[in-house]
Amino acid sequence: MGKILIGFVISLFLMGCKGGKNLPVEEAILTHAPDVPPVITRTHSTKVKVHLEVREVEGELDSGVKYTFWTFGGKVPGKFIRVREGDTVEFHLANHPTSKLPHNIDLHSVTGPGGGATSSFTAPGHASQFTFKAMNAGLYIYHCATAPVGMHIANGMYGLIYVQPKKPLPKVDREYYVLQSDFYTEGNFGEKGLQPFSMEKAIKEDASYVVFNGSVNALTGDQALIAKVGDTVRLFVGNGGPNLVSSFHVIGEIFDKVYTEGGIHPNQENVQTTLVPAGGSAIVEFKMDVPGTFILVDHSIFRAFNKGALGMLKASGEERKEIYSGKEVDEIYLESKADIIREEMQPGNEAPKVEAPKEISRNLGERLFSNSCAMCHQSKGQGLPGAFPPLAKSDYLMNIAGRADRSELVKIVDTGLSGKIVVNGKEYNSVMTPVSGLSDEDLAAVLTFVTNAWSNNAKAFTAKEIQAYRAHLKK
Ligand code: HEC
Ligand SMILES: [Cu+2]
Repeated sequence: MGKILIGFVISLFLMGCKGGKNLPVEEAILTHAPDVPPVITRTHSTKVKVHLEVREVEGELDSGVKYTFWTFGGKVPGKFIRVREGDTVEFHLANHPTSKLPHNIDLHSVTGPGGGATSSFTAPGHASQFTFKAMNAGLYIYHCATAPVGMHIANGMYGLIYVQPKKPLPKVDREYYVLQSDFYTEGNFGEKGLQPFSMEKAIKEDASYVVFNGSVNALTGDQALIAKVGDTVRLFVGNGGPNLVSSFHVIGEIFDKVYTEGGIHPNQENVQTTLVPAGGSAIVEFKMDVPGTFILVDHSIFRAFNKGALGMLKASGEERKEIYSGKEVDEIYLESKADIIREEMQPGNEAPKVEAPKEISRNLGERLFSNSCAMCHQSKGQGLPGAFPPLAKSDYLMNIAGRADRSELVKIVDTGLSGKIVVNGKEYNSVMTPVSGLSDEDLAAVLTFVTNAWSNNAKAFTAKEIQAYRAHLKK
């Protein structure tokens, strides 16, 4: 990554004098996610100093959701450390004077008791030093191990250290740092304000948030990872936990190679989803063959769409239609879903009651509703908080149903609805895809049903009314 090469080459080469021997000492370059320090090009081992500072800072877990993070380096996840196999690492852990608690560090790359934990126990306003030999190449998690350990980790105290093998992994065009972790707040997902840590939820492993790189939108929109078609991409993936195992997946990509569990051998090719254990890692590589937005998820999928475990990789470049065509055909497969439903209703011998048009509509309408709307708006029209607005007692729906011109409802069903809307005082910002295959009669029935069920009440819709709206909307 050019940006890093230019931005972070502040590596100082000092000539230290220790034990009578002249040992070249190098200051390690540390980076915030999603950046990764540049490849180490030297071909010999040396002494590397790492300076890492613990800070307790208030930040955002989601927009409007504040959290007091305990960090290695000022942000979650902790800074990425890169050293070379065989290096002697002189580790300096500082704890900022504004911290309220002592902290330490357990690096999984350390061979020695506690991975450095006891030697690095540091009170606020102090700094500690210890030294270890990076004997085993690989990608390792580091974390705080001060009691209560779970709480220190849950508050954001983890990061990655990569001990680059003597024979480096093959050169790639882009390397990125992606770390998944879970958070436990008193409030539910999305509840605004400063959220205290919930020990109870943490013990139950009932995560309020599951995120990449420390917050809900750390890897989306303008902050998405970027690449160009033709690039080879390597992701250094970590899982800080404290509890959940990640089923790491990139939608629309196949990992050409996976270095399972952060070891240095690519032990599998063509992998869709790789497990990243809590307190563990994986290295994945793939080539960008087509442009587009590729979504990083924990494929325990409610975490992705309801708890934040979603990131983006945007690839720019020329379309390659021979690899991926885009949508080629969008046509009607069966004339009308309603015809099928109506056929099913026939043998049910009770022909719909003929007296009131509302009754007829309700009978067919109810079937059509359960077939075409209930999977989103739910069986009793009650909706799903945060995802699907209610139709039962919906002020939005009933407002339109009470107008002289009710064409907007036809438009919603025929062409869909997206963007911000407010229903019964709650905001929704989602997408309803068009519902196809409804004849004028069918749509009259389903709209009559939804505007008259669950103590809603409105004038019945007729096929003629729908036909007129449709003719008008076509213009
Ligand atoms: C795939 C899921 C899905 C299906 C199927 C679906 N809707 Fe929706 N509907 C939504 C979403 C999501 C919204 C909110 C869109 C937004 O946020 O802009 C919505 C909004 C609405 C609204 C306006 C808001 C409200 O609650 O009053 C109406 C009316 C509505 N849908 C009616 C229907 C009807 C009738 C059907 C069946 C014929 C249907 N929808 C099928 C997802 C769906
Ligand atoms: Cu700590």
